[in-house]
Amino acid sequence: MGWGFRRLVSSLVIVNKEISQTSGMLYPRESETREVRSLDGIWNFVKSDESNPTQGVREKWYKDDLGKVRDTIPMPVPASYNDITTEHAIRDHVGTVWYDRKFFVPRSWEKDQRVWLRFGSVHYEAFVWINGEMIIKHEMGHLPFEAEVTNALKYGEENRITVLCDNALIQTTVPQGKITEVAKDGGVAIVQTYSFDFFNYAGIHRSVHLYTTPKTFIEEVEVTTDLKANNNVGCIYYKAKTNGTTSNEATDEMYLNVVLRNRDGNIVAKDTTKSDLKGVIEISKVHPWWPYLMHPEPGYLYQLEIFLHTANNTLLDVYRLKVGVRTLSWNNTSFMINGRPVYFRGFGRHEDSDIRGKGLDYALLTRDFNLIKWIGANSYRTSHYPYSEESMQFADEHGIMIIDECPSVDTENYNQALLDKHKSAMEQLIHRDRNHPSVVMWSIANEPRTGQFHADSYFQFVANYTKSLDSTRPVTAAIAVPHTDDKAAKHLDIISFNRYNGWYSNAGKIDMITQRVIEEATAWNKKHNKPVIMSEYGADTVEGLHLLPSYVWSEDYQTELFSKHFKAFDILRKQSWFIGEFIWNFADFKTAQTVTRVGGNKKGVFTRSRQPKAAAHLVRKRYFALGREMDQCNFPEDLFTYITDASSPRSGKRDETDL
Ligand code: BDP
Repeated sequence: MGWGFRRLVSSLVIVNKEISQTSGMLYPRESETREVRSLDGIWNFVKSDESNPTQGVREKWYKDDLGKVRDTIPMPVPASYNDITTEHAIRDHVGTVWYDRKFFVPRSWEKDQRVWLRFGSVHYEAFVWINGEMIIKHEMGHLPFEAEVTNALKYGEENRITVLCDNALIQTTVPQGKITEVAKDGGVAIVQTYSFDFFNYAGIHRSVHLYTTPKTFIEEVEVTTDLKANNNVGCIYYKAKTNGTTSNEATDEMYLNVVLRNRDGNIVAKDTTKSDLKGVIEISKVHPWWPYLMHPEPGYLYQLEIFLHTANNTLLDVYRLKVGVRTLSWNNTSFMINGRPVYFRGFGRHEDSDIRGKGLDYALLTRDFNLIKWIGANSYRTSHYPYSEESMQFADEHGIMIIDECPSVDTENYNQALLDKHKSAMEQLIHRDRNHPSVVMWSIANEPRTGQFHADSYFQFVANYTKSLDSTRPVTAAIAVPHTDDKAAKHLDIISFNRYNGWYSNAGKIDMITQRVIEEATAWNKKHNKPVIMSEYGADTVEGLHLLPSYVWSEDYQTELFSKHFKAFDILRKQSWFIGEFIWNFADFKTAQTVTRVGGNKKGVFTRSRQPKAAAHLVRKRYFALGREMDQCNFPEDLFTYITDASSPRSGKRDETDL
């Protein structure tokens, strides 16, 4: 714990070790047998002295109210703590901070059930105490963790929860960073550096829940799906795991009753298992899960209701899970959903916004999905870490395909401890997201230094481990090392590459883009004979800056740079192996302070407050045109701006010739 405790472990030989597996962690949902309470709200907060990050642990601050040992300030949960106050010292803090709050649990929760405490995510490392008792420790931001707290709680009385959160990134954390001591006026500063550009927001980023389960309960559910008979018949393969035994029933005699409801709530299928707690449900006239604009009814979800019974038919537990029925397949030249080729048109994104940083915010989430649909995108990559579970649910509902990325960014200095944590990140991510129909690909890293010697075996281990956990989805990574130096792409199913033609190379040279994009994509394909995606391209753009002829940082330049890429993509699309284009970035986002960023990274098509830049209208026309060309989607009424009746001879008719 604390950067002082996490030492750099470097080794010359990296081996493939066993990784501990996640258990439980179903998203907390109320049911006939379960209650859920939120601990979100205002907590008390105090930061440690940067030069003494473990003081609070040594002095046992968790044994009493934080307010008794230090002056606390109010801090919202969920939110990053960085931008809430007006102080440099909190925004730029390195090391540990403390949170606590009081809460009650009802007396009724004391009997015949278990109580669980679940965090959606704390960045980067968390230690949790209840009433002074250590409950759980978790390392890795952006991923949930939970623990049973049945015996730690006082029922019908006040309880205290204390959280220690450490944001320090070192060479063995995922992602990596470095901590140094630098002289400052009147002393020494602890300085955190990292090579990625997004701000290292920290704190309790997602919701905190208490929830109950029966003593014997459904601990895990896993579903996979299939389609048969020309997509007319769907299959849901499900299996559940239970935890606990009833006093008079042996575990192996429990069974499940499973009911499947359609979108209207009508029962369409039922099944009963044996004590193996698994089975398959067949759905005739199935509604497959389709991506947005690929079908008139995208994001179709069924509800799987799972009833756990004892052998003598006593109902023990009920859990409900949304299920989308779809197939994925891929080969050397294409990626298909439900047997139809997919062309990805989307974005790299960030969980980022003013004030709340990386904190979950339903208003922002809803606005973002409205914008994604407005612009006609069908996908995004969760660059560069797992996004909230709530956002994954939105993606399922709206039919937005997700390339689901783990928190490994700019991976370098390969070492054993890093590999173990990287594999654990993939394991936790797959465990969390495996049931989401929206997740169509795993991304194991962004811009790893894959030219380095150890990169070959390192990424072989990570990619093979990922495939061993889930063989139903392809594995990719966003690579920026030139194909001539890269040692990792051969271990991937689909190759994604990031490149900033016209920006980081040949800035301002609008005529040095199209051919270079075509050549690089073709070279990746030639070398590996695999489908290729351009996973990042873009230009920083200051909203409101217009310059003619176009000039770097202007809205005009972003628009022209996109257009030059579109031309390359259209030539590449004729080769079926080029399967997607992802703009960097959906919206402007905050970065660490550097002289190359004015108020953050400005490559957004939308501003940080989620308003369109000029290029957004161009992207919208392209993304809908692609949807029309490939999947015959309808155009929105307001896609075209009336200019003159000469430009629309067949008045009222809107088709691709209007573009
Ligand atoms: C790419 C990184 C991305 C950065 C982007 C940029 O993958 O995280 O934000 O560069 O500099 O290399 O805008």
